[in-house]
Formats: sequence, C-alpha cells, structure tokens
Amino acid sequence: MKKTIIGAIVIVTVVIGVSGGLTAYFLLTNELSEFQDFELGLGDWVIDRDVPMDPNNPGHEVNWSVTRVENASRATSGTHSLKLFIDGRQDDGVIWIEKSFALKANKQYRVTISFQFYCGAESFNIITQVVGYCNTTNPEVEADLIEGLLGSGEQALEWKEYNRTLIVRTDTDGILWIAVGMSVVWETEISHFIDDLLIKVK
Ligand SMILES: [Ca+2]
Ligand SMILES: [Ca+2]
Repeated sequence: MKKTIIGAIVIVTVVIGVSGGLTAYFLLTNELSEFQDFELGLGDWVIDRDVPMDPNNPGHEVNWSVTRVENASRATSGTHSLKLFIDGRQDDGVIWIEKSFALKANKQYRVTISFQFYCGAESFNIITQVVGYCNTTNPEVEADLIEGLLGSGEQALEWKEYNRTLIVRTDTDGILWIAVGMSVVWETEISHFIDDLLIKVK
C-alpha cells in the first residue's frame, strides 16, 4: 500500500514536472524579444513621418531627419544612437521608426516597449511628446499615433527611460506594428535621441 502511494506520488510529481517544463518551453518559444542598440544600423526598422509643408519653402516639407549617428555622449550603449530632428515651427509633425512583427493570427499578446530618450533640455513647457505605438495597423499619419503618446519628451535633462506595456490582439494577418519616435507640440527646432530600444512580445 505504502509503495503504491509513493509510486503514485512519484508519477504525479513527474507529470507535473514534465508539464511544467513543457509550459515553460511553450512560453519561451512563443516569446519574441528584440533589442536594437543602433550600433550596426537600424536593422529592419523603417523611417516614417507625417510632417507639415513649410510655408517658407513652398512645395517642401519642413526640415526633418531621422538618422543613426555616432556620438558617444548621445548614446546609452556603445557609440551610436538614433537622432530625431524636426523643425517644429509649424507646431506640428511626427517622426518615427516602425517595424512589423509577424505573429499568430487572432491571438492576444502582451507587448512591452522600452527605450532611452535623450532630451538635453528639461522644460516646464511640453515641446515634444514621446511616441511608443503598438497596434495591428501600419502607422501612417499623426492621428494613428495619438494612442501611443507616452508624455512629454522634456522630463529629464539628459536620458530618461520611457516604457509601455499593453495587451493587443492580432487580427487575421497576425501582424503587429511597433513604432517609436516623437511628436512636436511647441515651436522650435528640436533634436532628441533614442537608444537601447527593447521590444518584448509574449
Ligand atoms: Ca547605442
Ligand atoms: Ca508607416
């Protein structure tokens, strides 16, 4: 009788152990993690923007650029980061990088976006809004990114980490789009930097 009970306990323990292991394996294999430190390039990230036309330069957009730059004092890892520049004198414009992630269709995911954002000028005025977007559609215009606004970009003299965790459900094509960048609120010419972008999906 004792042996039977011990045997049953061993079997139950083994089953729990194996299923626990399988669960852990399942979670691991379903977890997607991506880190971009901009040391070697932009990877698969693509530059996009929605900016106004420049009234002082008809037929042209206001000056803007999103570039990978080498400047160790503007990097939290290595020597490179992403520089976001825009002439915000029209009080408008959003610039960002975006990437699509192929996942399972019609499935709920927990997405975490985090990155370092360099301001360089702490201010009571909100000059920029930091963007951290995740949704099933490719962001194309300013209105698409409103749900991804993470607050003022002028909260720290130098670097500040911005992050966001959200639950999002894929639709039939299983694609999630993630974008990070900045939106202009106040008129000025602005340069900010992003480094160490970490995406986790599970
Ligand atoms: Ca870096
Ligand atoms: Ca886009």
